[in-house]
Amino acid sequence: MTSHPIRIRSLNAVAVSVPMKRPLGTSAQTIRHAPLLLVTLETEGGVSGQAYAFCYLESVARSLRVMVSDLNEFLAGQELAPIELSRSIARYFKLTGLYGPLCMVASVIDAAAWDALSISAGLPLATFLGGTTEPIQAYNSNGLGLMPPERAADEAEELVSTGFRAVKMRLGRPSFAEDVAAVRAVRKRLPDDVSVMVDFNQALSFASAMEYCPLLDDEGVYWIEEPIRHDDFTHTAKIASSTRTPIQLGENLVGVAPLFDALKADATDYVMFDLDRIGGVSGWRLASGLAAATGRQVSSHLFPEVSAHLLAATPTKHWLEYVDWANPVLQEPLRIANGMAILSDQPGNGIKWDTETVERYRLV
Ligand code: SMN
Ligand code: MG
Repeated sequence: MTSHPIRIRSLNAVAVSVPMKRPLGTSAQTIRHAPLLLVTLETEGGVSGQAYAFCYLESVARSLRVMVSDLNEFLAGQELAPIELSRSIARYFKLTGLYGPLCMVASVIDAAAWDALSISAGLPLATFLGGTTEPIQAYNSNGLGLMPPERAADEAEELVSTGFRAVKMRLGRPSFAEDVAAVRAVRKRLPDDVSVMVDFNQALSFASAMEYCPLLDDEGVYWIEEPIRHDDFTHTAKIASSTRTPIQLGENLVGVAPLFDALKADATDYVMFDLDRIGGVSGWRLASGLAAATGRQVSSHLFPEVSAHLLAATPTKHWLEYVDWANPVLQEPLRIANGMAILSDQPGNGIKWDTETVERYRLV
């Protein structure tokens, strides 16, 4: 039997801004709309792969659309081989450097390429990568931004009302006393066996983190995420060793090299990968090897649709971060039942655009 290489025919991207049901107030910024870049990679055989980037700002989504259209010229005709494509894209961006939004472009194209490949193989992405389609435990991350304690408790109750067994709240209010009041209100309202993760989004100084993080040890918190600048591994390691509650970081790691540095520095107890910063599906696979070698449990950041498949194929899988922000533009949003993500047994990653809503939310 001969097999012919699958080749890329075209790459296409649409920028949209999708209203979110609950605004997300973090210590850095409040997000009310999800600016997404929807990428479609078509092969010469007519199979198409889909993936999206979460762009944080509408201006970033718009600029990345232009970039994908330029990359279309460069990648059309190339073989659908993600490792080779990564090499080509790295060469294309050699002089700019492959950081920030450029890394998002490279990663989302990689994710679309793996979607097309697994569809061509007739397998769900999880199975194609060697995992099963067993349900994946998820925490509800759709809200619980910086808000007063009683409102946070009300929202936490709503977030678990559909069967979730874990939620994440944002911290980093003007005073730590306000953060503790919010954690206590949420903790008091939720059953003891529901986990509460907290996320500072890098709000603290090293000195405050050394003071505050150990104080969270008796507040029933499951993990403390990004207490200080995400790339200050030396100081995060000191915080981790003076705090009993596990430290979590990783959403800001661009590519696998900084993950290696964080692990060498013993900066964190748990790690989380962001599909569009870690290097797409290809980057995630490399990163999950490092996590397995160092015994770190792996959670995901955003992109629950693709991340659920990736966690299924991650030896040390931990938690899926569930956000529903892309749901309005998807034909079949990721299903959640009793706090577990249910992978579809259709080939690929399960993403298909709802063309009508894409038009409604399209950015020009
Ligand atoms: C986050 C997610 C999306 C936008 C801003 C912040 C957050 C998380 O750090 O971990 O969910
Ligand atoms: Mg975070």
